[in-house]
Amino acid sequence: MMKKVLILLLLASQSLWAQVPPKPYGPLPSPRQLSWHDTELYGLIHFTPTTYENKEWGYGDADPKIFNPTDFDAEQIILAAKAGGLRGIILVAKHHDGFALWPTKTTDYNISKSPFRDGKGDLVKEVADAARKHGLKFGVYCSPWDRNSAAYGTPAYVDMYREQLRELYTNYGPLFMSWHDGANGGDGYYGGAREKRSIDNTTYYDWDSTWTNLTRKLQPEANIFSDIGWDVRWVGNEKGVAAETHWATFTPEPPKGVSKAVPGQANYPESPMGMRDGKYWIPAECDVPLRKGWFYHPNEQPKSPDELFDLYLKSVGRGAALDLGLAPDTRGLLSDADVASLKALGNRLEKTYARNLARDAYIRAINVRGYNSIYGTKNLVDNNWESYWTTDDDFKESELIVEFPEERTFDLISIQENIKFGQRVEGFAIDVWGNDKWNELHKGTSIGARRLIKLDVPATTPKLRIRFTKMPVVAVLSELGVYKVTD
Ligand code: FUL
Repeated sequence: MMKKVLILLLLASQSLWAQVPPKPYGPLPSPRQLSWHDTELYGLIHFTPTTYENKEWGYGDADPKIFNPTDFDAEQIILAAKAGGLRGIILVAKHHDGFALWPTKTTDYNISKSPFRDGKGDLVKEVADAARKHGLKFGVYCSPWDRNSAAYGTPAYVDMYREQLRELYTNYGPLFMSWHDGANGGDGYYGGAREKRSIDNTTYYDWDSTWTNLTRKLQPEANIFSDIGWDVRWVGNEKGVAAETHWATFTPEPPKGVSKAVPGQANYPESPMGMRDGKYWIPAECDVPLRKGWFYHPNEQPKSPDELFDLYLKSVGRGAALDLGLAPDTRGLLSDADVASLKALGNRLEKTYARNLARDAYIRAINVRGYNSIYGTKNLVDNNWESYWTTDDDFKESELIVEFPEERTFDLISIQENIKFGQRVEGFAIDVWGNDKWNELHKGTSIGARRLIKLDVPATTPKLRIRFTKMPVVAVLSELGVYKVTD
C-alpha cells in the first residue's frame, strides 16, 4: 500500500515538474517593452515651419505664417505608413525650432498663430486620430532644446517644457512612445537674444523627476526613448542599423565625474550592440530618415525598397526596431515617390510573410521539456509569441530539424526567442540537407526578439536544422519562420 502511494506521489510530482516552465534568465522586458518589441517597425514625422525653410534645424525665428500646408491630410500620411508595414507613428510635436504643432498654452509660438485651419487647427490631434483610426500606435517627440524660447537655459523653461509634456500626455490618448533626443543647447533666437546658450545636461532637465512624475504617471504604457533609455536606447547612429550581434541588455554608464548616467551625454561604443552582461533590458531603436534628411527637401529622394528592406533586416532582423523618418512636403503630404517606396516595402513584407514554409513541415526537436506537449514544437508555428518550445534544463545545447513534405526553396529564416524568459541564445548555426549530409549555411550569435537570416542565394532542400550551440541556459523559442522573399 505504502509503496503504491509513494509511486503515485512520485509520478504526480514528475508530471507536476514537467509543467514547470524554465527559469527566466537575466534582466527581463517590462510589459510595455514587450508591446514595443511587437511594434518592430514604425515612423517618425518631421513637419514644422522648418519644412518651409528647407532646413534641418530651424533657428527658432521663423514667422508662424510660413506654416501653411494647404493640403495637409493626416490620413494620406498614415495610410502610406500603414501600406509600408509600419505599426506605429511618432509625431515631432515640437522640434528644436520650438514651434508647437498643437495649441499649447505654454507659448505663443504655436500652430494657432499659423494659417493652418485658420488658426484653429491641432495637427497633433489630426495625426493621433488618423493613426488610431487605421490601427497604428501613436507617440510623440517634444524636443527639450527650444531655440525660440526666451526662457531657454533658465529653470522657467524646464517648467514650461514639463507643462508641454503634460499637455501632450493628457490630451491625445495613450502613447506607445515618448521620444527624446540628445541635441541640447547652442545658438538660437531665444526670444530675440540671438545668442549661444549652453546648459549642463547632467543637471538642467532633471529627467528622473520628469519621467517618474509625469511620463510614468500620465502615460504608463509609453516607452521612454533616449540615448540611454529608460525603456529603449538609441542605437548610436542615424543609419538605421544595429550591430550584427545585438543584446537588449545594457547598462548606461555615467560620464566622467557624474554619478548617474543622463540622457544627452552618451554615444557609447556599445550602443549598437548592447552589453551581454547589461543590468537592464533596454533594447535599441534604429532611427533613419526615409530620405536623406529628417525634413523634406525637394532635391532629395526616398531610399529604394531594396535599401529599406536591407535596413529592416539590419534592425528588426537583429532584435531591435526600425524607426523610419517620414517628411511631408510643403503641401502637407508625403510625395508620390515616398508613398511608392513605402508601399513596395510593405508589399514585400506582406507577401513574404504570407507563407511560412515551416508551417506544413514536421518540426522535430532533440528534446521537449518534460515530454510535455505544452512545450512542443507546434508552438513554433502558431503565430502566438507567448507559446513556446523549450527543453529540459540539462539541454544547454539543442537542435530543431524542420522536415518539409518535399523539397522547398527559401531565402529568409526568422527565429524568435520568447523574451519574457530573457535573452538566452548566444550562438546558433543553420544547416541544410544535401548530398546525403548536413551542410552548414549560417552561423549566428544573438537572437532576442527576432533574428532574420537572409540568404544571398536561395536554398532548396528537403530539411533544415537549427543548432543552438551556445547558451548559459536552455533555449525558449516563440516562433520559427521559413520564407521565400517575394515581391
Ligand atoms: C536628432 C535631431 O537633432 C534631428 O533634427 C532629428 O529630429 C532626429 C530624429 O533626432 O537628435
